[in-house]
Amino acid sequence: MSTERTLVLIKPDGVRRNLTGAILARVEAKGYVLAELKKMDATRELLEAHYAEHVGKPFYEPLVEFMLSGPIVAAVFEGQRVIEGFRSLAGTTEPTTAAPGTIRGDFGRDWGTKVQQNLVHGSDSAESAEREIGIWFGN
Ligand code: DAT
Ligand code: MG
Repeated sequence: MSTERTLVLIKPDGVRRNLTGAILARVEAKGYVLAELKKMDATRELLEAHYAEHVGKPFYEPLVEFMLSGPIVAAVFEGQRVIEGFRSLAGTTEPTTAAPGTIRGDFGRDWGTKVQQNLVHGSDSAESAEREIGIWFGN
């Protein structure tokens, strides 16, 4: 299998809690290679493109509000099967029940807000990865 790229976002909760370094360190320690990195504020337009599959769902608007609540760190990681590998490191969507040992399982929990503040985003397929890298970093 050839080398893949994936988009990783440290969401505003991760940045606010000073977990950026701890999260990136786990991905690097796994052996994936950091290719791009920047800290930035999202915009509504950018998030609408990024979360196109979720537009109209009940959690979409609170999700966008959360993603606009502070800076985000965007990264591209490279490696064989990095798309699947990062999602495995991240853990399942709900941080309360994500497995211990995962980023969401170790650092996240339900904070009583509407949106699950689950620290990270990782692309879910090769097609999503290329689309999302284009959105956050340009082509
Ligand atoms: P993932 O981030 O694990 O790929 P997803 O793509 O299904 O999950 O959803 C994108 C984000 O939206 C997710 O990280 C948190 C939020 N979310 C998903 N399902 C939700 C729900 N049922 N209620 C509230 N927020 C939700
Ligand atoms: Mg997803």
